[in-house]
Amino acid sequence: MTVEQSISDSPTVEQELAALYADLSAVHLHPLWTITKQLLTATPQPRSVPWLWPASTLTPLAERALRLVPVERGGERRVLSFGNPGLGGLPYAAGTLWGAIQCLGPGETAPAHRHSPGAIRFVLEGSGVWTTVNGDACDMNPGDLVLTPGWNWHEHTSNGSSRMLWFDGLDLPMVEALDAIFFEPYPRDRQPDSAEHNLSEARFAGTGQRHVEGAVTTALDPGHSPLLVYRWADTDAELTRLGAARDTAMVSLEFVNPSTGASVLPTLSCGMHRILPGRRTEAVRRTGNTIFVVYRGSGSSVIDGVRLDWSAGDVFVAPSWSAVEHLAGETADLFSLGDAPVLRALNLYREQVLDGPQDVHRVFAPDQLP
Ligand code: GTQ
Ligand code: FE2
Repeated sequence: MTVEQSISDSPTVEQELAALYADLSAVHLHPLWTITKQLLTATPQPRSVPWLWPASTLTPLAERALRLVPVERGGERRVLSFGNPGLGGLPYAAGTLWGAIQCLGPGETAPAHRHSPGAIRFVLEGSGVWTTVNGDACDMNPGDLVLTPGWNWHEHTSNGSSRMLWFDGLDLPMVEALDAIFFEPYPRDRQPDSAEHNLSEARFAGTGQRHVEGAVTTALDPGHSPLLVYRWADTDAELTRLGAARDTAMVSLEFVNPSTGASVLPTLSCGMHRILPGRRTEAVRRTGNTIFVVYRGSGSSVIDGVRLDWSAGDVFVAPSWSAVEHLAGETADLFSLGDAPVLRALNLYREQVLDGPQDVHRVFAPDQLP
């Protein structure tokens, strides 16, 4: 063998490296040094993007679905889920949150079932509907928040004469990420009718008091709020009281478990925010995703430099660690759903108030690509 031959036969370092990468890949091993930068980012890099679904788009589509699609076993629900365009076709509003618009026609029942993901409902319009949660029929009216905690049987029943529209929020993507999805249909369409409605609410009728008689004590923590309904009249009154007592651009409430002060569900936090006209809130970044539902009024939010203009019935998403500020044109009430309880429990919660208002780079339009 000549000297030339032996040099060309021994592979170069580049060739050896290429062979190493090919061999690693063939046995499903990943060299961290090539992916460190994309894995360990300085700050969260959610795939979801700031996005808004206008009521003017949602309502006509929900009405077409109402006309064309029955609620039946198998499909279970007439629900249009928000798919964040950053998530590549997944039916999730953000990486950790399911958000949807649900529509129930007069006289319909969306059949009883239960699942490990927990859910909340925030009512937008309509009347004559109740959600039965483990036997407790909870009446639903606009502005009310109704909880269906994980693994509780639930169906939605209408005896009204008009359709009802509400916002659904679930921790489904989190439970899926944890590989802990369970689902079970109830043997009948409806749970037994209860003579009385709103039992959980009756137990917490007083301010700072709860009923302790019978089998309805909550000595054993059920892992979620024992109160299943939060009425708009109470929310509105409290926001009004707070607004009168403070001179801030926004007053905020969190709906909590009245026994413990904890979030409404172990995974989900719900809030209501009243923004005063002509005022601008501070720009704040927080870990955790948030879905906002505009209940009343109109205004704008700037999310990471994108301005989203909204009015009643619109739904929009602020991804984790995006800078968020709100400004109202007329007094506005925003319902919010977030995953903060999980971040807090895992010691991952952070927030940062920015120095001043953000520069607006662009005004959001629903037909642009992320
Ligand atoms: O109403 O029970 O948006 O099971 C998604 C899954 C609503 C419901 C959703 C559900 C429901
Ligand atoms: Fe459900």
